[in-house]
Parts: sequence; C-alpha cells; structure tokens
Amino acid sequence: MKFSIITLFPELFKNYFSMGVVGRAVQNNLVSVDYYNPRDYTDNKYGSVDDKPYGGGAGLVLSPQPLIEAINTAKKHIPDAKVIYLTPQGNQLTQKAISVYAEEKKPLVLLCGRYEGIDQRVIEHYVDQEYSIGDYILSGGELPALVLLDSIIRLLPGALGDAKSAQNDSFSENLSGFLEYPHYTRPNQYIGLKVPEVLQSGNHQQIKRWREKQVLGRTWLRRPNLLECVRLTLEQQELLAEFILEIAD
Ligand code: 4F9
Repeated sequence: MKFSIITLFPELFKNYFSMGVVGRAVQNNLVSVDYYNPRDYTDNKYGSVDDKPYGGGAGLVLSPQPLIEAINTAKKHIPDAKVIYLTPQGNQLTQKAISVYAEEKKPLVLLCGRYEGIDQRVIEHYVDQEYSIGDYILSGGELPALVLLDSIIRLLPGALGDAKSAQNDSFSENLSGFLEYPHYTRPNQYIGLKVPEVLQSGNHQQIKRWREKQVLGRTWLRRPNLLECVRLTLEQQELLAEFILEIAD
C-alpha cells in the first residue's frame, strides 16, 4: 500500500518507519512511504510556507500555494490517491474506517497541518476526507497521521507475525466493539500478586467463559456507551449479571 505524506517535518516519521510492525512492513515492501515537504514547493523567494490569517487573530495559517503544489506532485506520482487531512474538525477515526482502508489498499496522501491550520481553499478543493483522532489539540497533524498509518499498516496481510493477533483486539469486527479481557503471563505469583486461578486450570471451556465475562464486564464498567450499540444474547446477559454480582462483593 502506498502512502504519501505532506509534512513540514518528514524526519518525525522516519524512526517510526524503521522499527516494529510498521518497520517490517516497509522492509518487506508491503508498504511504501514518500514525503513531500511544502517547504520544497514554495514559489516565493523567502521560502515561507505560512502567513497571517485574513480577518486577524493569533497565529499563522499554512498558505495554499506550497500545499497545493505538494499535493499535485504527490498525485502526479500516484493519480488515484485519496487525500486525507488530519484535523480536530474531521470525522472521528474509527476501526471500521481503518479496516476499509486496509482492505481497499488504495494509495493515500496524508496532509499534516501546523500552526492554526491550513487555508480553507485547500480543504475544500483538494481534500477528500478529514479525520480527527480525538477531541484534543496537538501542535500538528503528524502524530494523527502516524496513528492512522500504524492502524492501517498492522491490518495489511503479512504485517503481523501472528495473523490471529489482530483479530482478537478490542474493536475488531470479531468482538464487534467490546473491550478486551485482561492478559497475564508468568510468573503466576509476583510480589504476592496472583494470576486468576481459572487461567491456570487448563479447563479451556472455563477459561473461555471467564474471558467472555471479563469482556462484557469491562465494557459495561468502562465504556457503557459501547453496549448501547449491541444486543446481548441471553448467555451474555447472564455472564454480565454474574460479573456485576462478583464486583459487588
Ligand atoms: C488532528 C488533533 C487530528 C486531533 C492537528 C492540531 C489534530 C490536530 N486529531 N491538532 N493539528
């Protein structure tokens, strides 16, 4: 899958693309990444990429010319690419949207803003989709772009060592929007802290039941809004009732 990143700070990305799951995906040619720095596309002699906002106000706005030139260059290399702008004004980025991008494998141009934002004409005429990664303000779109990249790349076939481990994650289609059960590894006792007995029992049916109960209970406790979107089976309702009784003790 091809990604083009439009950023004033390409160096911010390079370490991330050299390590871990994402690094391996690049090494194995599952993913290619190109950078376009608006700084390299300015047509003014000062090489400036930003200017004061029309109408007044604090901060600077990224000028249309260097951004559009960078987008056009990226699109010339990859004509069918979709342009995504990372902004708090965008749609909430969800696992659903991420999995659609990973399945389509269409090339993406990720546009990263800085300062107060980018000229609205770029958004209206050159951006296909706007995404927010949450209701907070960052100093630029680079971290949200990395979040989007990471979440797509790990879903690409062959990116994860263990093909199954993507499937069981919270929010995967598979668990359809529940949180995950808790995980434990050895030792079974550490500074007096114990691993739940059932997980050491070897009884796979009981383990499965306990995990399902934790999935439901944790979602109910921590993210009750997620339960509004699903209809629990009778068995799930029973498990959840059991969880609620157990934490009441
Ligand atoms: C983008 C924050 C997407 C959250 C971009 C400042 C941003 C952001 N989600 N904040 N520039």
